[in-house]
Amino acid sequence: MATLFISDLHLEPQKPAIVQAFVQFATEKTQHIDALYILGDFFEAWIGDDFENAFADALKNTLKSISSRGVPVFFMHGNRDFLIGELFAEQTGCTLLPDPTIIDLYGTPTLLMHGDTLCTDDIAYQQFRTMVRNPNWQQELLSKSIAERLAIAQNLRDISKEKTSEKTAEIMDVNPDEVLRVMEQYQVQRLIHGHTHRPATHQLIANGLPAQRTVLGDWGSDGWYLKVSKAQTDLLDFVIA
Ligand code: LP5
Ligand code: MN
Repeated sequence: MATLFISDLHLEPQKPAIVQAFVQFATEKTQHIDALYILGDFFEAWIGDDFENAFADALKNTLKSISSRGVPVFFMHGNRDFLIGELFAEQTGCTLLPDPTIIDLYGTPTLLMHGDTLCTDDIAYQQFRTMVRNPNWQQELLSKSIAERLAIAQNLRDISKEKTSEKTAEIMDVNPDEVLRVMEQYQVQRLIHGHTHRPATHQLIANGLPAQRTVLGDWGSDGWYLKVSKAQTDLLDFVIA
């Protein structure tokens, strides 16, 4: 048995091949597993659980099809789908996880994060994050009409595209000192996160001991997942047509 980790699928109706790849992943790869962890940015954008359409319904049903087989499905927010709430969790059978969360992964305490909070050199983003994660800001946004929220989300995407095109790759990667700081704060030798779209496993020294940071990949021309069992860890990719 194994535990699977995915993140950064950025699912949206405009990318049906990726949606289809996830549906196939759900059917083929989650049959005999201990758990599925979704570490953020499952959706390209989420404007509130009260926004319903055929696309959202289909993906909720796909998640429900996994959880209703008795497979625990855990969902951590990303910077695109931080408005996923308890209604979504109820409808899909997913359990929402705070960022960060420590799990016992076959005997190894493992820290799970989306990864955006590790990018501490991206000061403009961190300020933006503080604003949008404020419950009062979220309440105010959620009280707006769907049409208004769609327009705001589009506006934020446009601003983000412009800003990220002006930032260096280093600024948008994790800060190595922050990685060490959180691994020391939580006393872990293993960290799994997404967000940066730089799939890799990094060996490092944390708490004075060998440690490992695995970065999940985003889904595009390839899909990525991390498969961990008691004996083995594999960061795997597959071609998306
Ligand atoms: O997402 P990505 O990869 O492009 O870039 C991220 C950071 N950007 C973001 C912003 C999201 O893309 C916006 C999408 C939100 C969709 C859901 C919204 C639902 C809420 C609204 C509807 C109810 O996360 C980017 C990082 C990059 O990762 C790498 O880490 O650099 O950060 C930015 O681009 C932020 C800018 O630097 C600062 C933006 C200031 C914007 C202020 C606008 C205020 C307008 C408020 C309107 C209500
Ligand atoms: Mn992200």
